[in-house]
Amino acid sequence: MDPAPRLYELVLENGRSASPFVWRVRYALAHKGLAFESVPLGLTDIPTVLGGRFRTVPILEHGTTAMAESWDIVQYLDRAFPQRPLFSGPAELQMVRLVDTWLLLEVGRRLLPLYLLDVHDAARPEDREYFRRSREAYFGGTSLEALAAGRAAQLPAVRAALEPLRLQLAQAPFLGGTAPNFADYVVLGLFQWIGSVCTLPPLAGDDAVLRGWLERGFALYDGIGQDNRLRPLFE
Ligand SMILES: N[C@@H](CCC(=O)N[C@@H](CS)C(=O)NCC(=O)O)C(=O)O
Repeated sequence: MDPAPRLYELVLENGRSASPFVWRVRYALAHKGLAFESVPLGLTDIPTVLGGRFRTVPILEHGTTAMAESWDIVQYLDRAFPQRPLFSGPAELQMVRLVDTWLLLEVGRRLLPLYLLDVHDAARPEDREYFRRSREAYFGGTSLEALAAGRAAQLPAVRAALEPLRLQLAQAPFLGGTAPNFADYVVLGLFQWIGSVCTLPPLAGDDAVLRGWLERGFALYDGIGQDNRLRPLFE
């Protein structure tokens, strides 16, 4: 029998796993009740493992199989471990992919520049130079400081972009309905990332719907997302 899957994660200086893409896989493993071995990496470690085959985390290794890309990983998990499926079928998978695309384009892209400096400052010291260089290059040479400058003024647009979530979560405790599904895990992963680094809370103090859902989501699976290293998400 194959050993437990091994999950290569990205960790901050404080040891906390922070990647939103890793977090969705952590939730998926917990949903299926699967134990796993964690391999904590810094950003600059990724090319040094598994023969440099992968450029991003999460990476899942299971027996002789290894893969990156969170969507490939979760579909593999459903094939290799059919118990407690993550998707009831191809239609649900496609709908959750749409949620993921919406989240990335409408929310992630707005949040990313505002919090890159916080990620830099929370990263392992040996990863910071690479992080700054790669992210500033991505933003056309703009410094992380310039990207974060005046960021409080950008938060109303981020909060407005989250309105579809509020409308949906006012009707049911989870995006999956009465129980969480992978759509919840995708969005919870984003907030695990932000909450791991943010020095400015992204959400308004009176956002009761998102507060309730985040509390429920972080409490899942024996408190998978609860951690006293998390920073306040609500002002
Ligand atoms: N599409 C990938 C995205 C993964 C990704 O972007 N991971 C980031 C961490 S959040 C990473 O490993 N970056 C490596 C680097 O920047 O060198 C997935 O879904 O797994």
